[in-house]
Amino acid sequence: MRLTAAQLAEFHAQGFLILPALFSTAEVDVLRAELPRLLAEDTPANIREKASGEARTLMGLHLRSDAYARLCRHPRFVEPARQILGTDRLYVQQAKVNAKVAFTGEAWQWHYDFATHHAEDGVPDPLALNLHVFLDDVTEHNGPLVFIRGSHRDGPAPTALDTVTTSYALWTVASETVARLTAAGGLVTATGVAGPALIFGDCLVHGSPPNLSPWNRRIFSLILNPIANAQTRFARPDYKHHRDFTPVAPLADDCLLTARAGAVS
Ligand SMILES: O=C(O)CCC(=O)C(=O)O
Repeated sequence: MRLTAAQLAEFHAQGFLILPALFSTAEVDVLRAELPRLLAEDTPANIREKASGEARTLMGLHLRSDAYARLCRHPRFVEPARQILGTDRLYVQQAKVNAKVAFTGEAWQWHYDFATHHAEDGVPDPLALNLHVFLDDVTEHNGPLVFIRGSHRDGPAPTALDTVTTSYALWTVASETVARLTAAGGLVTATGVAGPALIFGDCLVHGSPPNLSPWNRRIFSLILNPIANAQTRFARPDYKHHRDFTPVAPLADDCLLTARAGAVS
């Protein structure tokens, strides 16, 4: 799969790209079928909401599920990432599902991913890409991602570590910076029925509100980073930033449809 010149231009101008229906209903069903088992696992890689105790984020999924291992090597993800970054030497930095459970799923504050990658893991440059697939229908009601269009253009904005306002410590962007960037670029809400994909860059400011609705909002997120830009600090657990710098090799296009239910063998 190759992105068109227009898609590449849109990615560089906006900082993100929405790929409608990148994955079929049958493929999303394979991924959804794994979730009850993964949610039930008692592991530190399942991070919980402070207030409700519900799973917020299921991490390290390419090591816990054959289907998610395949998704991380899916050509519809790997080929566009290689094209954008201009290298075939990418590693899986993080592979997770953000569960944003009905009624209790908490917010993701305004942030951009590089702030954490740099401050916590010593990643040198803001090159990593975040690739998402919607596993549920995402609407304006169930806590969709919101992007500040073009907010990557001035490079990394100032951030501060927030360990208080929601359940996952994050390097967040101050309100005045969000207001300034929003005045320049506007906000875009990423919604759609299960199956669309998003690609966004490491300096794009984004966030998402709590899920007050009766509908779950589960989104898979894969971070691919060039091996030449790998982490230089190793303080965080492997599931937050994987240490296997083997280049990701794409599988066949139908790889999800032939996945085995259950763990990686
Ligand atoms: O799942 C969400 O709402 C936020 C995800 C996010 O911020 C990220 O993947 O960097």
